[in-house]
Amino acid sequence: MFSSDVIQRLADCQKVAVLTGAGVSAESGISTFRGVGGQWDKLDPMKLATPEAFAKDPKFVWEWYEARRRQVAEAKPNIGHEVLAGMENFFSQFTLITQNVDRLHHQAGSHHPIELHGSLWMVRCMAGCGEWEDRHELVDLPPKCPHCGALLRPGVVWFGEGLPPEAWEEAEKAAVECEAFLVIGTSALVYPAAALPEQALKRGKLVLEINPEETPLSSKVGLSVRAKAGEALFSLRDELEKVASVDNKQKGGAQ
Ligand code: BV8
Ligand code: ZN
Repeated sequence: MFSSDVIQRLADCQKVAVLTGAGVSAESGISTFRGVGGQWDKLDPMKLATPEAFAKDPKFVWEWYEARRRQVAEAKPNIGHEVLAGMENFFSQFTLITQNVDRLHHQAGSHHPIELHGSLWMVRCMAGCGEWEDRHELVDLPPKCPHCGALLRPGVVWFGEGLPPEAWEEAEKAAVECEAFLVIGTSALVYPAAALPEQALKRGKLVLEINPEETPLSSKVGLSVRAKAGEALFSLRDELEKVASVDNKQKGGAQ
């Protein structure tokens, strides 16, 4: 799946950044963004995940989000999330950037996933009382703020909305400063997130893609592996650990 040259180059890196998309959570049973599964298939998320859709029919949009919250509440992190969480110990500077809003990276043990598009579990008062985490099943849809009674909205970034500035800055810095950039389970269609691997590419960094399908990035990266995230990351961890043990033996031998 990965050539020994790519494995050695990656193993020699100190600073590695990763961008994940919905494909990483697909093996946890969460349908990818463009197919939330069930009754929502007929709807276009591009039209639902917008401030306009929410203004027009907050109840309907909340029904969509609450259906996704319930799907995520049942989901568990998969081997792909776990391998990525473990990579924090393999590289001295490992930055995990995600477009996903399901918080499965947190559940798998990643210490500081950068959430570019917010989280399904966050709710925000439209009148400005603030934002907080709420995992309860929302019975009254649309939910109202317990402090001021105004409408609550999902704490996600909708199309046409800016990304959280601090998250974006941290992600962009990682894409510029990394030695290797991994792009996993994303259609690479949504901007500005999709511009991050391009930042690494134009600086000549090693960029690897893992996706069972081709994406607009596939022809530009150093290596595009046609595989599911779980199997590819499992094999990548295996290969990296083999190289690390050989390196340690050689260093140990040299002492
Ligand atoms: C902004 C949160 C400006 C909500 C999301 C024209 C009209 C209108 C807008 C635009 C336009 N052109 C460009 C834009 C900008 C727009 C954009 O990029 N649109 C694209 C689609 C054309 N971007 C924005 O609007 C952004 N904001 O630009 O604002 C601005 C700036 C300053 C101030 C004010 C305004 C905001 C974008 C964020 C939108 N919110 N999510 C919610 O979740 O409800 S984006 C949404 O799509 C999800 O977060 C998702 O993560 C993201 C990207 O999708 P993917 O993660 O890639 O998922 P997808 O389903 O597409 O693909 C899954 C992939 O996995 C596939 O490739 C598949 O092959 C692969 N896969 C499947 N199984 C596996 C697998 N891979 C590995 N293993 C497997 N097992
Ligand atoms: Zn309020």
